[in-house]
Amino acid sequence: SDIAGQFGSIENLVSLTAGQYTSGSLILMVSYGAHFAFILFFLAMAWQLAPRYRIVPIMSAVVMASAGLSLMREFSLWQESYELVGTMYRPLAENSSFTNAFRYGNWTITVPILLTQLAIAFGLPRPELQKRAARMIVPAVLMIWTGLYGQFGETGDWSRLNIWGVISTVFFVWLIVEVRGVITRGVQTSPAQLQAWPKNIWWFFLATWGLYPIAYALPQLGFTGDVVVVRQLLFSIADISSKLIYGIILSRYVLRRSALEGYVPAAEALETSPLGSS
Ligand code: RET
Repeated sequence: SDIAGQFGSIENLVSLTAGQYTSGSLILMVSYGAHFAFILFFLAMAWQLAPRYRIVPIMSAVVMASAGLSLMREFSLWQESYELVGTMYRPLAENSSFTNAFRYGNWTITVPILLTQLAIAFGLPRPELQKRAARMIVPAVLMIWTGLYGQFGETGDWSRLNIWGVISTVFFVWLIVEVRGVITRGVQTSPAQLQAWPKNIWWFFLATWGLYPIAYALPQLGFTGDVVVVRQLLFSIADISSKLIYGIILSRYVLRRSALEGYVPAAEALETSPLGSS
């Protein structure tokens, strides 16, 4: 077919109903709105923590800003990519306008931060922290770039999509092994009361990061408006859980860890001290 061999995104190949078009706008808008709003949450969170853990929510704030900007760009791209013809939203420029490739570019920034954040939250000592972070970042970046290259096959070059998808999955499995190692260290370094946290984070990591390859493979179900919208929805659920909810979980973990390690936030220390006003 004409489609095979052309590079682009399936978004540029199918007309959408008003409902599908609006759903896509809504999904992207809610995603970037959530990311931007939580910048403030994470910055406020940093004040509550022992100094060594403050960087954990600050890294989440950086991820929120970076992903928020990228998703805002996807939103405007979505809005620029269709025109209303009769009752349908028709893609304007076949195979060139909308692209999910910006997402992959953005992951190159956010994914190394998310992984390093985990090792910092678990309080790994400096030389080990750097070594383990590097060992996670290498397969992660290779996973993203091979996937970025492969996703251009989604408009019908299934061998490109699947071969690079498999290669990317090999790097994902390597990454999973490295993350498992960090989780095991997390169990060892956690205070007794918090030892369930790294194990739960592990399952959360697998469930949320595992959504991305599903979204990658989805165009093979067909070029329909429903597939387009469901895929944007999957990407959004994955984004909000792997960055935003993950950030909240890590922040709460280091908040508890700070307290168990004897840290008292400044404002609270003042309230309870004999020198304080109350
Ligand atoms: C790709 C290509 C197909 C195979 C696999 C993939 C995995 C992607 C993942 C992405 C995670 C992204 C995150 C972004 C946060 O900002 C590249 C889709 C396995 C796991 C967490």
